[in-house]
Amino acid sequence: MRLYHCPETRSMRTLWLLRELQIPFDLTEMPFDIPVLQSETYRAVHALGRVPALTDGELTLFESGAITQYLCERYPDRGLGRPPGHAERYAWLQWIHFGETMVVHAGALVQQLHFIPSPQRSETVLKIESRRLRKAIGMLTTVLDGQEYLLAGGFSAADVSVGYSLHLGSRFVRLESMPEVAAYYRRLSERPAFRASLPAGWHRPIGWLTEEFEAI
Ligand SMILES: N[C@@H](CCC(=O)N[C@@H](CS)C(=O)NCC(=O)O)C(=O)O
Repeated sequence: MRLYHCPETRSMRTLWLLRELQIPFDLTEMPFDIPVLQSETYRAVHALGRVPALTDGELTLFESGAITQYLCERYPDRGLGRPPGHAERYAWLQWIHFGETMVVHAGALVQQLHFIPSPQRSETVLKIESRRLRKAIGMLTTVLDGQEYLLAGGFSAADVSVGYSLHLGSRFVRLESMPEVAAYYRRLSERPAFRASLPAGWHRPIGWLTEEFEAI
């Protein structure tokens, strides 16, 4: 099994999950660099040149949600999935895919702040996307009230999907105003598999991106 990964992108979900599952895998780590992702070599793996992509024997898969479902089905004994017929199956699927709903807003903010030169940035996009991100994160409050993880049955791959989005989203939304969510993020980020999936030497930048962002 081989994961194609760029640090801190959505492929961190798969990297973290592989480590939670404790299965052996090979890693191709690439810089988040368009010429690398668009190279002929990588486009032979993923025609659009995006991450993550996972190969397992003859199978090549992209889309982090699909990869999550595949891995949990392939290793059911690890308990991170909820198989068909399980009482938590549909809630599990819902949260796996909700991770993407959260990350599109954070991704739009990263694009504005890091890839678009400041004169071309849109304050409207920054405001709308940050508001929508805050609302999406806020939705977790009710679920986490009295519960440590998204599912009452305990930690699952759904927490990995949403957890990555929260990790990225916490650059733009102060979690202190949502204590249940802040505690959840802390709980997830203390997991050894999460920590091992951060780039080597990673440390939270002072003020993260939030201060720069709040100044806008
Ligand atoms: N929905 C896809 C999104 C994949 C995706 O867009 N990944 C980003 C990194 S977070 C990427 O590879 N971007 C490169 C590009 O847009 O050219 C998934 O969850 O895997």
